[in-house]
Amino acid sequence: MPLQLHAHPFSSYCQKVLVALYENQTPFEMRLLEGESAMRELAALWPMKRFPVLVDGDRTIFEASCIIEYLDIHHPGATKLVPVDRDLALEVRMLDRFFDNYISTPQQKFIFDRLRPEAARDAHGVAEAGRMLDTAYAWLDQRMQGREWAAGDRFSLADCGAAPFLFYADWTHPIDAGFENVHAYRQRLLARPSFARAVDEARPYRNYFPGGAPDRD
Ligand SMILES: N[C@@H](CCC(=O)N[C@@H](CS)C(=O)NCC(=O)O)C(=O)O
Repeated sequence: MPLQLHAHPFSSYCQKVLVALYENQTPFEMRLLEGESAMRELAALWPMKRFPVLVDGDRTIFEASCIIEYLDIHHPGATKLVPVDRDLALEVRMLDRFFDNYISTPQQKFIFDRLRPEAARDAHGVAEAGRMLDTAYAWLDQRMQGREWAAGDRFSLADCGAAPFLFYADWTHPIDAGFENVHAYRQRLLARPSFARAVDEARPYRNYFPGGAPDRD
């Protein structure tokens, strides 16, 4: 039975896993999360109803980082996404947490707020999220000075998440033009064939972006 990925092409966390699958040309079946029956199937697998979820035979794996770790162990390919060296792997995981907690989480705060009824909006929380993103962009700009990829000198798990999270973060709360290293890194990620493919596959859904997607990228 092929790997099954319950996912949506426009979702950043799904793109994180799609990048890993495309890096290694790993065959899989996409279980597109559109419509009620697809969502019911997801809820039966994972009651939290967060996606992506990977099914491999009788195993169900959730959380994008864990799915990529699982692929790296059980369906490896030419791109080693988690280094064998434990200390380097720690650095990769640390950067993966950075992109998840300090880029994606505050970016999603903006998006969820736009989806709330006007009266339930949280201006204070959104302002805090904006400050967190600005601090994260500044830290990342220094981090990326002289670097090609986020951790070590190879493309890794950390870059799989960085690609969609920086992509959408710049749409949501633009990265200051002065952070040239972050912009250059975002462009490098956009040029990576695995992520370029994920971005292209998500194009038909750009009207889903709350507040409207910018006409670029
Ligand atoms: N911690 C999860 C987060 C996944 C996540 O938030 N996915 C979004 C789509 S990008 C989702 O499930 N949204 C549906 C919802 O919030 O109900 C992971 O790393 O996989």
